[in-house]
Amino acid sequence: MISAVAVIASLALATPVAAAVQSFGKTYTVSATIKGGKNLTVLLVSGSGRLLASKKVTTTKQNITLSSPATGAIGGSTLQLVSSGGAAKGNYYGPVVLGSKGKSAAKASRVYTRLKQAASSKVKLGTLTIHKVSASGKQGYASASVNSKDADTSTGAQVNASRGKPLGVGTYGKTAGVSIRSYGVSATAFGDPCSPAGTQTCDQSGHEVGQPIGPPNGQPGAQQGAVVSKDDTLGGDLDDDGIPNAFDVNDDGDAVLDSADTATPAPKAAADNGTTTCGAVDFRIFTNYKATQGGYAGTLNAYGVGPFQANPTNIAATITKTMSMVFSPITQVCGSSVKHTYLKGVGVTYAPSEYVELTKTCGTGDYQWLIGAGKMCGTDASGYSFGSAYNFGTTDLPTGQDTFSMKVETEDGKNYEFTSSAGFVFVTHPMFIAYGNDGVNYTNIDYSATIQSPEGARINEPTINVGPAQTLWLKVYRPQRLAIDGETGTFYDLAGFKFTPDIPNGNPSVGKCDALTSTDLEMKTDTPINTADPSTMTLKWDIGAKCYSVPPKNIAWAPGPADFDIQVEPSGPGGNSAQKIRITYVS
Ligand SMILES: [Ca+2]
Ligand SMILES: [Ca+2]
Ligand SMILES: [Ca+2]
Repeated sequence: MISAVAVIASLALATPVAAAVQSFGKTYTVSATIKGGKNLTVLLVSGSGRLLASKKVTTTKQNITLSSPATGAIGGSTLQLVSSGGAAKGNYYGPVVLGSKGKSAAKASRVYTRLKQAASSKVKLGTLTIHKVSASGKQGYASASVNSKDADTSTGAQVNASRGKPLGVGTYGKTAGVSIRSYGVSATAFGDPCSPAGTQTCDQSGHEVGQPIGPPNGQPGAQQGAVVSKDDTLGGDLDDDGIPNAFDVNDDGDAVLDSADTATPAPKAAADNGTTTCGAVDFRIFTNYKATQGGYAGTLNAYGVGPFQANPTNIAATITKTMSMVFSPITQVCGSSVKHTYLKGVGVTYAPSEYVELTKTCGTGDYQWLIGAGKMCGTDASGYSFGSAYNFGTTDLPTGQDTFSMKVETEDGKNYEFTSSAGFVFVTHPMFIAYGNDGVNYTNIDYSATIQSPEGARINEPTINVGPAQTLWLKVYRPQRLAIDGETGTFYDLAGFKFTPDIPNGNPSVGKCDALTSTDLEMKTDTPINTADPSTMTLKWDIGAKCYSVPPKNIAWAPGPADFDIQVEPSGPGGNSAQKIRITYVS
């Protein structure tokens, strides 16, 4: 043992770069024959969420070879099967099961989906057979016919299964169970190869030492380059149900979906650059969906009436017109600045299927894609094309399972790919239905008295008066998402979200008034709508006392009418939906 270390050390001294590249910069190929996987795309995803390779399956029986770039972290990688679009839109066929524990694969309660760090540079998986799981045929998984010798069979890498099927398959990970492990593996884990050797975090033999400290959970502003627990990255599988966090709608497998789960970290991925293991980067995808026209025109809710009642046709039209999908920029990987950024959909019908360069971030600091217009940032001169204009129909609405890949090229000539999905997509807006000044007596909004306008059906907005010391009480329907494959019903009220007045066009503007954020504590888990008895949120807005004439803005509220957004955001990572209402300040 000692002599082996000595040999490595002396090699490192002789040719430090070559030695480092030797231990890190290994490329891998993974080959297999896929049976029954037509219209799926196979992704090779690293244990920390880097997309290492992908291949589209176009025939019912196809040989594929996936070739990775140089990496020191093949250990933990999984093969994921996602939609290639077309007839397979929205399909997610989970992980490839590389082997199982025990004698009978068909009875296994633990399966192996991850490659081991000591995997052969030429992994041969033989025949992979696709198993359909959900009645719709939209979900399933694949398994190898024989246990692969390259599978990681250690306890920490095992996946909970039922009769050989990873537990998360069939519900996009919604229901899972309890984590097998919770030990502190990190993106740059203890014992991982590292460089330069002989530093505070990297011992003389070039292995990580010490327990890296992760950032607090759920902090969207957490610095790029931070070290995070591998379980918390896009490639991690916190609840060991076989569905990596990037595709799991409920990372930790409790009763609360990611969108409502404040304990779910913002999605991160980590990479190594072939010579060094590196910290994590943010890669978030979410949707913005706002009704900002006068007279509530364009506001949709499953509990609405007449033209305000959400249905597939008006949802499709409204998404086409107003939805933006937002991607967080990756500015730096492995200490090198990003020079070029590219984005594509993986089998997403409304997105480019080949990489398109994103030439700049928008004024908001991220990439805001106006999906229907096929433009980034704006439809005016400030924007640029991403894909082409797209008209959504009733059968091809965006889903939370739609998968995207971002590729970045860094100053040091390396390139990296990352992949993820949005998890959920807003299809309706919050809709306020009554208001008052005492929390007892309410005036109802009559959405049935519609008038036609160039913006579509609207109503004459009521004059909502509020004095400086008065509290405005609002009753609001929650926004909804569509049921996902395997759920019953059509619309689900989104539970556990945060409701905040946003005052970008106030009198004067004070922006978002975080002091009045109320979190929905009544509805804890997304719930099928109940049209017989719609549930509402009650918002209590002390605008005069909490948003104006107080720090941090210290701006006086001026009398007169102004526009407010009822903004609804997930408690977990990303996105918002909003309805604009007019409020009149009377002194
Ligand atoms: Ca999972
Ligand atoms: Ca997730
Ligand atoms: Ca959860």
